[in-house]
Amino acid sequence: MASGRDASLLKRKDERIIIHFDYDCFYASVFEAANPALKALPLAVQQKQIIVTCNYEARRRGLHKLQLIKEAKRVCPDVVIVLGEDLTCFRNASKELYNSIRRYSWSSKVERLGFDEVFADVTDVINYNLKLLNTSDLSNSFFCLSQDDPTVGFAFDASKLAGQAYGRYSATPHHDEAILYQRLILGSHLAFHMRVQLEAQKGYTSSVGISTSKLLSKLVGNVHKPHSQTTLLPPYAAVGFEQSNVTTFIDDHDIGKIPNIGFKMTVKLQDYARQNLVNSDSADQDVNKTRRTVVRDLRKLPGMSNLLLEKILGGPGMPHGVGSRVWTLLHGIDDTEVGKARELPRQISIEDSFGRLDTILGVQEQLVILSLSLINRMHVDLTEEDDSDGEMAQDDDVKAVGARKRWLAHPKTLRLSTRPRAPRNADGSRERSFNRTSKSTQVPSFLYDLAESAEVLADRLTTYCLMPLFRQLHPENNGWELSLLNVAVSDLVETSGTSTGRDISKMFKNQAKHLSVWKVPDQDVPPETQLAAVPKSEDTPRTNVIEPIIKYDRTGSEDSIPLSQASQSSQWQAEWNDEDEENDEPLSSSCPFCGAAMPYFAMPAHLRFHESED
Ligand code: TTP
Ligand code: MG
Repeated sequence: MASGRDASLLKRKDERIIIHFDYDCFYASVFEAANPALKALPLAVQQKQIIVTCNYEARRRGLHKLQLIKEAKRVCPDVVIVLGEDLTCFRNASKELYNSIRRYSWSSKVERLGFDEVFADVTDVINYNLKLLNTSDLSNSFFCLSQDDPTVGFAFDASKLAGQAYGRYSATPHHDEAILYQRLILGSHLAFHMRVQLEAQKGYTSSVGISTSKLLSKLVGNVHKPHSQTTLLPPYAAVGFEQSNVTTFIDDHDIGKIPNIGFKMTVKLQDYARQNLVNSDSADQDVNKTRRTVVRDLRKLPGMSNLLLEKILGGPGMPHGVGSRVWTLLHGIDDTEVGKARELPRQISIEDSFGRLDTILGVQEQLVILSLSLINRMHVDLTEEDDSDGEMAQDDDVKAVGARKRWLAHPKTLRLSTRPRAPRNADGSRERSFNRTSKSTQVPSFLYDLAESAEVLADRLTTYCLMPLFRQLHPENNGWELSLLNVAVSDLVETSGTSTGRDISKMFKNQAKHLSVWKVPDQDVPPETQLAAVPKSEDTPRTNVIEPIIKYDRTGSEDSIPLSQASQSSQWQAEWNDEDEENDEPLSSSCPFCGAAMPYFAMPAHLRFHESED
């Protein structure tokens, strides 16, 4: 019998509907999307000496994730191997897909996990549509994707679930269960629609889970993989002696497969379970030492509770309350919120490390390369397609033909950091140094020129801004040796009259346009008559989905997304070392030709440089 406190801990709130997406064979799909001919071939993506992923065709021929290249070539000699060490294309694809998914959540609660998973909290969309359902004619329903335009959406059968299901739905459901079932049906149709759109418009398939929490939606999406979706059916709470579908579902999972129960915790929990399991089938306790330990084993151990878990897991380095958190997870309960969409990063930082970098020419060369990556990242992260049909024709950023993008925000600060190696000791050895030095300046205005090629901008940025900053950090022509260069932009200022503001005006414009169709002056037309005129088919393409207004949430960060190992280490390295920051020269003058900011004393020489260009 659960104690009062235990009962409140395990009280389930099934108010949310959350959809979890996991793109199939993600890295391989990025290459396939760029070149669809690859779909028919066994395709594998290589990082170092392993295949990090491969497409369906390769999997059909026996290849799998995290296989040695040597082994893969032996199993499938005609495998096509592409290099996946530069993560730029995956990052860009991930953002593009995320932006597509984000449009469907009115609350903007859409969160990426790594590059290839997304959680979307669609509770508000589902609750809105629940109210619209005509319970006497569920099979002819229309799913509204916009609160402002009743024509935006798709026709569907609300009497049936879309896709696959896990669990058995009760023949005699009580009221709450029936409502949850109906809401999950709506969630399953929305998920289906989103999957179809992602595939048709972007070329990506995904495996999707639909439930009431991040934990359950993520886990249930794995039940039918790939290219499928699964909804976890009610009951979510025990009914009499009948166990809930959630418990049945969670119980069969290996402890280590439960998100948020990390490796160290898993080992401790497994050890505890194995030591305390009484194997009724076998007197041989060695069987218990090696057998797979699933959630059920642990949950059902005599005396198991949040307090006992706290004792097993608690200790140095473990947060207080870990026992309660794990106890709820073992019951399939997870109240963590889906993070809010974050439109803009706090900073964009690009760096590279070097075995030996000790010449001015070498530095200049590397800075051009880093600048190019930085500019490309700025274009991906800080601009958006300008679909304003001439509305922005006077905007400086989109003057040029072909420049159909506009800035969402302008970074104001440009920073160069270097990591000098410590000088050698008398015996030739050298201390390892992790200290960085850095200098900042204003971002030159030419960098915002979307009509200019990234290559030209990278050259200019290096010559006019980064090399002068470098000279401040290392005034001597030689005698230094660097192990790292980092170039970053920060202090983002959202572009006025764009972003949120423009979205609102766009929204009002669209709203007025669409609502005008429904306005019948001075006539009393019953709503049913009006709705009959609504095209209820998914075949009618709608490009006018009104996007939710994204609030820029500065607490969430793309930087917190767990990335693959390679990119993680560079993210960590990208942490600023602000030690030298106070020593920055006052940069109080901008070049009238190129906009580069620099100290007054440097300006005459800089202007002479422009004269020599002519
Ligand atoms: P996964 O989702 O594990 O794999 P996947 O999307 O390729 O395949 P599945 O259909 O089984 O979901 O990982 C997402 C991407 O992350 C994957 O395409 C490649 C990359 N990755 C790494 O870089 N390192 C790794 O160790 C793994 C497992 C994946
Ligand atoms: Mg995946």
